Amino acid sequence: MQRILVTGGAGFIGCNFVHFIMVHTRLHVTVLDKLTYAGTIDSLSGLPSGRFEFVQGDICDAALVDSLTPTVDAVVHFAAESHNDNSLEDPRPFLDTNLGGTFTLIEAARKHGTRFHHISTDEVYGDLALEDPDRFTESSAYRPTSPYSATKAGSDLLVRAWVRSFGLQATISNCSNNYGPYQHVEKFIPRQITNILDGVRPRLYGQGRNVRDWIHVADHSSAVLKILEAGRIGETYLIGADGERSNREVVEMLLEIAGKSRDAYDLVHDRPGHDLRYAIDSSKLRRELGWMPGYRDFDAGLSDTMQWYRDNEDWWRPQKAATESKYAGQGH
Ligand code: NAD
Ligand code: TDX
Repeated sequence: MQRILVTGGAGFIGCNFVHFIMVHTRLHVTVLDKLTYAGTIDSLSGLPSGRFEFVQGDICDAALVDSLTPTVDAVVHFAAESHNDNSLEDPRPFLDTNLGGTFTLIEAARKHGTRFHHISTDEVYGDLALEDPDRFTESSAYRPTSPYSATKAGSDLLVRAWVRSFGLQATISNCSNNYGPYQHVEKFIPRQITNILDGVRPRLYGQGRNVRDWIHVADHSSAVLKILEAGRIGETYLIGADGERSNREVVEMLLEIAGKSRDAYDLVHDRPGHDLRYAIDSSKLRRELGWMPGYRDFDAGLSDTMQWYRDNEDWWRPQKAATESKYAGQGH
């Protein structure tokens, strides 16, 4: 494998993956990204021009996708509408990009016989009870609950059907909640970090009891590279780093890191249909491919992430006011 196409490479996880690939492999990367509100070319600055190329475009543009696919050995598909709260306001772009865009990409991959890796989420499995030892595995039932997770579930099922019906050379990974640099300020951790930096109290939905299973984005990247190199075609791999924390615990940790009182947060209007808990059992990936997460200390990871937002205000500041005014309209 020499050349890969990375869709959504100007977004949070995609850009971290591209930076990771530049350091850890000799692959040539073409990024295809529409640059929606969630993507910025600034996240890809400083990459070696000889090994990197950027194409601004839509994954739903069949002619463009069909022209790019035969130029690469594999497609790694990150592009998506990714924010649950947005999907509750306006589901349409989620259907277009997450379903229509994935369909366009797998049609081109099957036509050209191109290896395909589909990036997905643990949210396709719905949620778990709060006090429950259960975790999601590759055989958990699909039970998505939000417009976002329903379209991601649909995109996974399209990929699975294309493997079975057309012999598409595809793998799928479903990862838990990512944190780290370059994450849009609409998402939970960057929103609270940038609020704290602005002297604004963090805002917890409901009672703050919902649990997410956090993984550093660099560990997501290393897992995807492993699957791309050694994953078995047609298989699904769950990616997680045993990082379960309630939202309240995360906010308390962030306040403590910033030297503030641990209870200096507000409880706000809950998200409709708010999933209670996600938790990933990633033993298949660890057993079959020998993958292990590198970031074991969540406190240190959060601290590094807060420092990144302190050091990169130019990157996040342009999005902050518009994001907060959207949240104000939703009662969050
Ligand atoms: P993001 O919203 O930060 O980035 C999405 C990127 O896709 C942006 O650069 C955007 O411009 C681009 N994009 C959107 N629509 C497009 C289109 N029609 N054509 C081309 N480009 C388009 O998202 P993220 O958090 O980096 O998530 C990336 C992927 O990982 C998604 O598939 C998401 O479902 C999945 N995922 C995310 C998480 C998480 O915690 N953020 C966890 C598990 C899985
Ligand atoms: O201000 C907030 N306060 C709050 O309590 C925000 C923005 C969120 N929350 C809560 C809602 C969730 O329980 O924090 C948790 C995390 O929220 P998000 O960052 O919106 O993430 P989530 O809905 O869990 O989905 C994320 O993980 C799975 C990504 O956005 C998805 O793309 C991914 O598939």
